[in-house]
Amino acid sequence: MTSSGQAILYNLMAMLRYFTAGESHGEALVAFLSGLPAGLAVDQAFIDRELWRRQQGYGRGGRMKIERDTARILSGVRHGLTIGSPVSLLLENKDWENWQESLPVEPGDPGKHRRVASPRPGHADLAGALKYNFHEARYVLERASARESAARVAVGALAKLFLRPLGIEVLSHVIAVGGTSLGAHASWDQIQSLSTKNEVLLNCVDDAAQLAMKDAVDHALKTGDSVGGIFEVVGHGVPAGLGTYAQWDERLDARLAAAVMSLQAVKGVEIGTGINAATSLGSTVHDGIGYNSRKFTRSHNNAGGVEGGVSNGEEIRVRGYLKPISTLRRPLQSVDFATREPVKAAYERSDVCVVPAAGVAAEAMVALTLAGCALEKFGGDSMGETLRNFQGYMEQLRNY
Ligand code: EPS
Repeated sequence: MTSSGQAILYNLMAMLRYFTAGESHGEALVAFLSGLPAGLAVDQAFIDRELWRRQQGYGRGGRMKIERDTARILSGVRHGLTIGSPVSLLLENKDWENWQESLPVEPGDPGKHRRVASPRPGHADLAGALKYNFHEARYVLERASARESAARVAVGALAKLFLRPLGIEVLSHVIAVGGTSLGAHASWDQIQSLSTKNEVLLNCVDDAAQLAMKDAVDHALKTGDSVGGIFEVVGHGVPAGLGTYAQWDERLDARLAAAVMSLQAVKGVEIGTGINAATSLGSTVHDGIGYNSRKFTRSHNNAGGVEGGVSNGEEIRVRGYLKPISTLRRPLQSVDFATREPVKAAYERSDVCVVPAAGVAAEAMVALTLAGCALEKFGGDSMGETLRNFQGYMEQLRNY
């Protein structure tokens, strides 16, 4: 079976399934989420706040001044509660009014199409055009664009609402932007207090590090360049026992890695301190085990809360490494799709830094992954049933 065949099969078997559709400058993004139990209270303000959080951060382009994302729930929720049926959501693209003539569903006027004549190195432009046999990159970037992550944040917000009564929360913070980084551990309390702010700069827990990150963005802005960085997603309150080593594709770390890697511009994923661990001694890496007040304790959490593909009761810590945005105001060398002559890569309005936003999108992916694992473990067609099963398991852990 091909790897995409395997992925499709997995998605069909999974208890929590989701899809998105929509182009960056089309009329709307759409998302479907199937598998949530009935009786989950849906908090519209929370979903919209999550969407707002994804739109923040220093270094975003002009597009974020146009959009004010909100998710309109079309199905699966009645009288404020899920009903066990698929949830569908619609997020309008406000920018659509500027694109109706250049990107119509119907044939339209070809003279008004906005072609992307030369592919941007690092973007999906060339690979996508070759694959789908397009001779310019408009349709490629429309779907490859990180705009799509807004739809994932909307379904991720529902996953977060599902996880809340299980005592599980998921948030993120920024560890590095360009060459500048936070040199210290960020505690859950620090990350949580960041998430309540109504002004977001670079979503870093340390003010001095955040200002250095801002300088890195300013430098890229001034020089027509772009920056990437590192975010960290934290899953707080995750009990031991989600995921399993029994099959390769059921391992929690594998599922988290795939979920985070699937986000636009992510080129690396790290669980815990996995990257440093590769060049360190075992005696310094592994988290010593103790036992205190009828609980297992750990000397640290280098494993990022996952051992053997199973959550171990510590915080889940997943880092995403973002390449710099591939649209540069000072464009890189490329080739014209039509003439094959050397030209500069196309430039369209873009962001210069999206690390905080990518962190919020990754929270959604982690929340969806944990919610999927929790549903596989606890099952339940109604929240009452799921919570009963969950509490039975938690009692088993307490009496272990
Ligand atoms: C993106 C380019 C920019 C970003 C966009 C992702 O959009 P535009 O081309 O319309 O200026 O702002 O991100 C979003 C719209 C979003 O909601 O995050 C790209 O090419 O990937």
